[in-house]
Amino acid sequence: MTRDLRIEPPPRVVDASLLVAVVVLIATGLVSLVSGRPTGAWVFDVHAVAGLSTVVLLAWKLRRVRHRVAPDRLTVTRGLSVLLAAAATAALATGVWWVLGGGLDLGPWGLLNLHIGLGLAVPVLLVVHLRRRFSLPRREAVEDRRNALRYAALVGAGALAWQSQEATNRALDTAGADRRFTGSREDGSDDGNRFPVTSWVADDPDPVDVEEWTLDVTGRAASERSLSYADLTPGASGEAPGEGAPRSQRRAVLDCTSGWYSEHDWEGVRVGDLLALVEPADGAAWVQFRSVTGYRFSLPIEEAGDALLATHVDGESLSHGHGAPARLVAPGRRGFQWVKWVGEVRLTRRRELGEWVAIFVSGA
Ligand SMILES: Nc1nc2c(c(=O)[nH]1)N[C@H]1C(S)=C(S)[C@@H](COP(=O)(O)O)O[C@H]1N2
Ligand SMILES: [Mo]
Repeated sequence: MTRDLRIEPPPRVVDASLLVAVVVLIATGLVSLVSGRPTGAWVFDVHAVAGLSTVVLLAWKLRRVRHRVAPDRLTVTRGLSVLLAAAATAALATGVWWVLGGGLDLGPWGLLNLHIGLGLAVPVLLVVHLRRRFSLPRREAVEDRRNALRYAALVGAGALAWQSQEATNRALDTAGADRRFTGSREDGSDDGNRFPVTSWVADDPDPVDVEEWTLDVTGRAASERSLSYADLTPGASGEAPGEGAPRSQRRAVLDCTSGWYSEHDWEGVRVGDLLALVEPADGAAWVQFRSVTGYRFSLPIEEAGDALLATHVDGESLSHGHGAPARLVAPGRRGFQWVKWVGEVRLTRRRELGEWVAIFVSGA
């Protein structure tokens, strides 16, 4: 083949493209973890197409450099490069494997968690790799008009491969066939408490005693309120409604970033009705849901009003593992934001940034 017809760009252009691809993959990968609404589906599509195009880029790169890896020529720099190649290859492979219905049992973790872990390792190793080896492509190489065609072909092939995944899954009848746009697979919908219990890292409290438990509505409001379980479930405990807030129902999908989703009829108290009891002050812009474990997450006040503090799922009282006495049901948000064992609802002016840390370390 003559150079003119080759799809493969010059080496440094391939390298620069890989860098761009990693940036795109990390950005879309991270954003995908907080995307739970269909309007955000494009983030997953971009991630997939970029990943599939990267398979080709990486193959070119590895074919070019493989001769450098010989036992007698191994240096620390090369060792790190080999590690980077392995992590990048494994990140791509686990992503494809997940889409095609693969699974792995790694204790509390699964294949998708492994994919995320490998993906996050790539930029770390890449920074070290680039510090030692980075060189910009020559200007003529970048400005070469053929590059535009090459990229169109590359991304087009990635998009085609992504397009065909549904047909491939159906033809092979894999577990990947029934995925949500987030990539999650269905588990235990409409069957009460019989869906996976997922606690993040170390959150594993003792069962909460409903006789002692209170739900405190605090913060920037005209007054504060402390509600008992009976206040939240007047019908269930035979008391007349009126003291607490009215009961509400909502159908919503719990979609965990570890790769499963479950759709249920949740029942409890609308957060908007709860907030009405304390009359939020003018400056209140966020509502923070705080678990008895220290785990916490905030929603903008308008969105929070429409969320539910659920005590029941499909007509059953929530089990301890699912967050009894009350857990947040935040439609359109990913599972890790659905705080379990909520003990306090706090009105704040600003979002607390520490909650992003608490999500990883609470319970430890
Ligand atoms: N307090 C607390 N809430 C939590 C978690 C946690 O570890 N602690 N895990 C979150 C995650 S990652 C998910 S996916 C859902 C899982 O809810 P489930 O265990 O009822 O399925 O709860 C969320 N709420
Ligand atoms: Mo999760």
